[in-house]
Amino acid sequence: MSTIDLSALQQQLHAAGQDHLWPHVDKLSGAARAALLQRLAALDLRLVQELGALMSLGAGASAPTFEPPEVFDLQERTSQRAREATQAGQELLSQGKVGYLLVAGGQASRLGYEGPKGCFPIGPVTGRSLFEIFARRLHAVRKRYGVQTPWYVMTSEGNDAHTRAFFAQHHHFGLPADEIVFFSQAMLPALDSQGRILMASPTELFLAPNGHGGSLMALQSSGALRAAGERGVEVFSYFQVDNPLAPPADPLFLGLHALDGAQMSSKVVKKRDAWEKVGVLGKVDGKLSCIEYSDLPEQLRLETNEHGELRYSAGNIALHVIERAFVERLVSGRLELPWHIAKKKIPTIDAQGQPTSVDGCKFETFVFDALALTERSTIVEVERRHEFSPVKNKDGDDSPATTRRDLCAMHATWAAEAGVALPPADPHGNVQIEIDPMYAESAQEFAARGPKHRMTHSQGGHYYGEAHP
Ligand code: UD2
Repeated sequence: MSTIDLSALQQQLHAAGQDHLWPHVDKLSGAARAALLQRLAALDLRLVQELGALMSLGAGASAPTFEPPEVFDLQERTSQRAREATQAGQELLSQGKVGYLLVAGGQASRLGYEGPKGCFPIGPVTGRSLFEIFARRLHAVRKRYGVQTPWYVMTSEGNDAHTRAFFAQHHHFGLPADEIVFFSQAMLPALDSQGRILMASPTELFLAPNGHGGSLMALQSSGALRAAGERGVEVFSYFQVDNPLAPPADPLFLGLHALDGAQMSSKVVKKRDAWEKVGVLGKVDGKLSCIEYSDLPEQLRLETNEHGELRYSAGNIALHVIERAFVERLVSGRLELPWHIAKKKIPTIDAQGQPTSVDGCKFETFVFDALALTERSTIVEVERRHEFSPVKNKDGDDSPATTRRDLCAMHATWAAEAGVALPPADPHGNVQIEIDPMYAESAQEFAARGPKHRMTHSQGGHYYGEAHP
């Protein structure tokens, strides 16, 4: 721990309008005092002041214009361009130019799961964790293309140690440990309505991860970005920990991005309905953006086109291809992603140190805001049932039950197409079947391998895989 110049720190806090913090320091002694001082010394007070100022600004008066984006849609998948792109993507993959970027720094508060979301057991038959399913997808990539699959896993302070321990406990799921790079995103304090930093307890500041946009800066500050360049990674395949259907190495997507000379590209699905909680890609005042579900005005949500379909339907499923050089360009100066302010009740302490809660704000940047900084960007429509079923909530939509249902439904289709007998449906009408990504990743692959390695699980579900789970 470095020595801290106390009077300089006190002066800096004063200048930043954060005098109220000092009495909390003065109540402490020993290690707790030293730890709080370290925290305070590490704060970017200039940024905190800027964020405080943002809170007092209202939304801009001018109403922006929205336009749907251009999308490479499902019908184009059989085109000559799709064939060329698939080939280009396969080349990128087999040359080992793809790095895999997983964002897993969120707090999983809606799921109400203690521990990192990636540890959540989601495999419908095997109970495999989200992390293990992704690891097995990367194994499949290694095998198919004969390459290494450097995996950049972003954590945050609250789940970093637990995440690393989980990987270590599972022997990195058989992947070489030195190909998995953990890095942690930065944390930011929550502020009260006067822009004052809130305490979480008498000894700690209230800190929260700075949003998935923080992945870009954290790649750089951790050294992972430079190391990725040194090992020949040219593009990052970006995916979120909550979606076990995410295919991390899609040649068509990678290839379309490459042929278009794009800096950052995105996959979308057609929104289920006007109210689905996904962001929508579109052009805001001519610039590509993702409009958050909470920010899309009702009139635009409901607007339909001449075919009676939702006009703003390009649902962002948070699968991106991002050029390494683009990340380098963005982080070479001050990263100019806009701040999103979430107004929340923040649990804190009062001046007497007693627990209370106040109206406050948390601050995040979003990775998709980098789309506005691209010169070129490709948007590819994919089928929801193949690529998107996130685990967000404890129950209802986007919950473990719906994700397991969707995994089973996809695998049941593959099995049925291959003429393989399915297990009987459970009382909810779901057929319990799970296919290991190392065994087959598509209906065609499954058909080619056939039902050779079936195991019937104790609960009657069917599992097809290389090894017994
Ligand atoms: C996100 C998108 C939404 C849509 C949807 C698709 C945002 C703000 N909205 O909704 O437009 O694309 O996902 O699933 O992203 N994460 C971090 N660090 C953070 C915050 C989040 O790593 O500081 C990760 C988190 O672990 C998760 C992902 O980012 O994997 C998405 O975060 P979320 O669950 O807060 O986003 P959500 O569901 O509001």
